[in-house]
Amino acid sequence: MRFDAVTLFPEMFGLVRDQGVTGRAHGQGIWAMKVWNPRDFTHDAHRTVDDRPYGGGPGMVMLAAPLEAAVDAAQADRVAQGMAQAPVVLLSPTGQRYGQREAENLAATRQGAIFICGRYEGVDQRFIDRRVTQEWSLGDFVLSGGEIAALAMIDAAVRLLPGVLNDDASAVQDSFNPALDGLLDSPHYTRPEIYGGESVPEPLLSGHHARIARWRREQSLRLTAQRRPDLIEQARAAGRLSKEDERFLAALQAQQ
Ligand code: 4HQ
Repeated sequence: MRFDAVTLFPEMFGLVRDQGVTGRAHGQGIWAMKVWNPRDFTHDAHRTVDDRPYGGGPGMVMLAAPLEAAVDAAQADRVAQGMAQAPVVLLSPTGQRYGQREAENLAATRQGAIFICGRYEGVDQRFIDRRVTQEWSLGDFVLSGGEIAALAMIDAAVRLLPGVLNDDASAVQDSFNPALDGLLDSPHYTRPEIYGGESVPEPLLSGHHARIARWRREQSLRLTAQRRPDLIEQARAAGRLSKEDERFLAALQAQQ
């Protein structure tokens, strides 16, 4: 799997490329990353990448030409490596919301993507019309650039690739993973058994796998009902809640 990023701040991509589980997987050749600085695709002495918006208004707009040249270089490099061209994804708060489903789709395609990380007020619309195939958003907030959004999306996809996590089960246990039926993950505990006067919940010490599984399921249901009732509704509508789950939720309701 290969990712490309078109960015004025290529050093930012070292965070995911070189650190932690994604860094180790990169070192093992499970995935690759190439960065392309639009400044390297300018032709003027000042290496200009932005200019004032037509029609006025605050801030600057990224020039179409250096972005387009950077994307074309990334695509040509892929083709030279015997790969197909990749989708060109613009990070934008007006894009399609990225979630676990999108991370799974991205990890499953194996062709990766070319991420366009804008700065300033945005990028010239004609570049979007000519080269961008998808627009994705990390969430309903405004970042100062697309880099952190792209890094989050790459991280979420790479950790789903086979061989990236130490423990094959740990991706399965995450909140939002289908294995948890779209419920939030239950709390985790490790040594010592008593910390700050608080003991580890008894079921986790019992060694009874069925009891542990039931306790975790109930914690997931309790937390999800409390913080994300929308996810309970979704799981119910998809038929992912058992009779036992429904009995537990009804008992919770009665307690409130
Ligand atoms: N941006 N999800 C880049 C975002 C954003 C988001 C604002 C994109 C600034 C220049 N990107 N522009 N939310 O807030 O992806």
